Amino acid sequence: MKKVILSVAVIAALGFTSCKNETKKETGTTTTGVSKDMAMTDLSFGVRGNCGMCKNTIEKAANGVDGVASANWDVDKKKIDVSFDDTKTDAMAIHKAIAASGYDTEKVAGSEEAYKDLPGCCKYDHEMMMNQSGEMKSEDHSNHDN
Ligand SMILES: [Cu+2]
Repeated sequence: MKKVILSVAVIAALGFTSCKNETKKETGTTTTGVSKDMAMTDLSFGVRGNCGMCKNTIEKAANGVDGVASANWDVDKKKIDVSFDDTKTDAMAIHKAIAASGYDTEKVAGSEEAYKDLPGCCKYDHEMMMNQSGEMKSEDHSNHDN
């Protein structure tokens, strides 16, 4: 009988302990998650390019920057959406990394050396409009009141 009572007591004790631990853990995780989200900065800017291979090169260049969490280049809009930790990097570092891979951004002209090495289909037109949704909007504005 003693053994049974003892084991019941142990199980009860374990139950209480694990409940307490779970509550603490949950609170801790939530706090960390929120602070991580707050450190992330979302940025989008124009980048010239032609095709899916360009997309790979541009996104690889952006993701290669320490602190960049995600990069998504839109082939139709000639625009990249980047999410990065602004305590680790800044917008210019991302512009420069993409330019070094051979692609023009809104702020930095692409490296000519890298451009020469791009596959034929990727040799984009340097006069191409960037960030096209934005530029179309500004063209519309000239016809309307602004
Ligand atoms: Cu391409």
